[in-house]
Amino acid sequence: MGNTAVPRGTLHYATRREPGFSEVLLCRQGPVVSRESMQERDPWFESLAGSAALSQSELLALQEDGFVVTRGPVLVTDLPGLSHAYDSAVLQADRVDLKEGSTTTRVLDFVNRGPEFDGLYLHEPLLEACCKIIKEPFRLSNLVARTLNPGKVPKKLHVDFPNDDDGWPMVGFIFMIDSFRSENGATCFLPCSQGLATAPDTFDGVVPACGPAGSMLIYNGSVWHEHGPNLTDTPRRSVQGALIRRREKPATDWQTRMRPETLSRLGPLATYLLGL
Ligand SMILES: O=C(O)CCC(=O)C(=O)O
Repeated sequence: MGNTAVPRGTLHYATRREPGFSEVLLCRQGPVVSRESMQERDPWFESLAGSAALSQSELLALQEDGFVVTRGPVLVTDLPGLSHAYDSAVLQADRVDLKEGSTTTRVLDFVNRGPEFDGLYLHEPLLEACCKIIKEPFRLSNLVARTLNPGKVPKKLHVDFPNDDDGWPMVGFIFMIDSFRSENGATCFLPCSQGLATAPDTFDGVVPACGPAGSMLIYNGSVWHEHGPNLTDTPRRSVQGALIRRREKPATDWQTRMRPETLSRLGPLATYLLGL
């Protein structure tokens, strides 16, 4: 390529490095550029950003409405096993990992509760969504079981993370162990409400995100949402997670939580997302 293709003043020579090498030495014609102004390259992010696992319409729904329900990573034939694994993991969990809320019961750290859950946070459409929404390298912040108890009604809409000057800080996902339906409290979203600074004080205009068991709901963490009313007499079970900017501290300290048996089966992408 001749110099004419390079904007004047930006011609530079970088020392050749392996992808992801943290320090890039820049020599350039024109004004000096500080190291701080350089974005570190992240080969995982670059490769995930090239994915096209979400359809155009799914991507549009996520970017405009703020949420989308898509296929999950688990084969239909494996769903009964996953459902069983969920119940036994919840039953066996240490009490300190159990959080009993007014409407839902949560169990922390589903990274370390069995191989059945390993694929949930590695799902390609989810990671593509993170690239497109967070727009910079990201990490897994938490992975929890969340059961909406029967007969419970929601209180008010909330956001998980407000947006800031850098954009959208979080992508959330909800893997449906049970089908999500209006009557069992499917998560409700106020479409296009990401960035809305004040809390809507009613549920007017919300849309339930419904799907068969095994679906994955992906959403922008800055969109207003809440579970719906569970009008049935059965719990509505899910595994939920959040991915945040890589430069931020995860809610769960994966280093200290990591069990040897989990670590032994994790691949490089999981290790990267957990920051191990
Ligand atoms: O379980 C649900 O449907 C709601 C989840 C939720 O509000 C959240 O994860 O922030």
